[in-house]
Amino acid sequence: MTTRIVELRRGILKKNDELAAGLRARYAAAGCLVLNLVSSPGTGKTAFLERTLRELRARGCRVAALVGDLETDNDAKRLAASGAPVRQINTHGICHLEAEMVSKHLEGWELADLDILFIENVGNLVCPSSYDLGERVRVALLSVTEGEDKPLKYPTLFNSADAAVITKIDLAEPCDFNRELAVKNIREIRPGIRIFETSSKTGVGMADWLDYLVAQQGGVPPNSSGQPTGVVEIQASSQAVLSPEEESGDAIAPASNEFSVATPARSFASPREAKEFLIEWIDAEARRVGTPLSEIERKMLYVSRKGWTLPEIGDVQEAFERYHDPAEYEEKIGKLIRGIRLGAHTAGNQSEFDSWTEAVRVLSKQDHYLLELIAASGGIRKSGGRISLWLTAAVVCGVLVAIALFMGH
Ligand SMILES: Nc1nc2c(ncn2[C@@H]2O[C@H](COP(=O)(O)OP(=O)(O)OP(=O)(O)O)[C@@H](O)[C@H]2O)c(=O)[nH]1
Ligand SMILES: [Mg+2]
Repeated sequence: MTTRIVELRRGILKKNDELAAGLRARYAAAGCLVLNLVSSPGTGKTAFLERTLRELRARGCRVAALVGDLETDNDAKRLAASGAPVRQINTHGICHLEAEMVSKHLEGWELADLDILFIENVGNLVCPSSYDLGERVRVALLSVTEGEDKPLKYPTLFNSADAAVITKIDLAEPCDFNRELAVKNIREIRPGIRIFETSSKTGVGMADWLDYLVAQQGGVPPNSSGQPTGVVEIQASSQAVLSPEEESGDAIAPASNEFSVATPARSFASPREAKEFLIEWIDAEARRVGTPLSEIERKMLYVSRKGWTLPEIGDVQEAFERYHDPAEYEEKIGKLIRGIRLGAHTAGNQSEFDSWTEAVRVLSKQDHYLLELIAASGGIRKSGGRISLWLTAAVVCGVLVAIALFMGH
């Protein structure tokens, strides 16, 4: 009996994965960044999205949202007040969204007309983790009222997330929230993950989050056709949820067709922060181009001879040496880094460029394998099995020259 249930589950997940892969390809072809927001009920997903949608629209970004709940269209109504197209998915008892539901509720929307699509999952810390929706970025949210240990108790969600958001930071003090402990717990489960600390009430931390979205969007400028028209509705009940502007027939057009945000380059408090930033970017690029990094491939980017690295790096290297071809790996990473450079060039986004350069500069104070990979991708030397040589050879040289060559400075 148990075997049969497991087999059924596997079958369902396999079907979901296939549909999700199709969705992922559609999103990528349309140049639409898709995020899947997951947390327990009441963490503040809708409040966070309300603010995100509003602020992105004010920047001229074309955004839309799908929101999942067992019942009611409350969240869709709240989100539609931002003026963005919104659809509610009612799962009627199912504790997560599935790729098929998403696919069905996207019907009639022109994805190429959207820069970013947000999917708010059903409030649940367990079920949504197993269901890929084809998203490029999975966001795990944790509010200060839930307790710092949730990442340890629900590791699957945090381990599969690309970014984490600590919400309701305005309540941190009355809740005796231990920020350092929460961050430590999240990173224990998912090393190197980007963490945002935000308050949807006060707006704290939102600027960083929006900059992150812009970077993840790949700097692809939106096309000029504006928001999709006539698509603001609730699919599950076929009932439209119009924003106030749309109800009055007075919908606000995006402020501009440019998705260019004058953001300053990031600064990095430590080589570790710089390293996490660079790895996250490479990891995101890998997913963007459809060649996601395996856990070992991603963790190998943390190898260091002198400087911060992962506690389990010895095991990672051992597994890598056993199952991977270093030359192929380095070629793959080099290609991704070149893609990042090209993307930033194409988008003309100087602040992204500068953030990358600054991260490399900060990291170069120490001795990291990642610097060698970056140098190799910039044409300093040919990639191909550097790891074994690197791990036994002398200190990395010419890193600063590499930075200059890499960024064309
Ligand atoms: N003080 C404070 N309250 C917040 C913040 N964000 C959300 N809330 C409150 O938290 C409660 C739940 O917020 P929602 O946005 O509905 O949470 P949710 O995660 O979307 O909930 P479900 O969709 O039911 O899973 C509401 O009463 C919000 O007003 C915040 O940043 N600060
Ligand atoms: Mg909600």
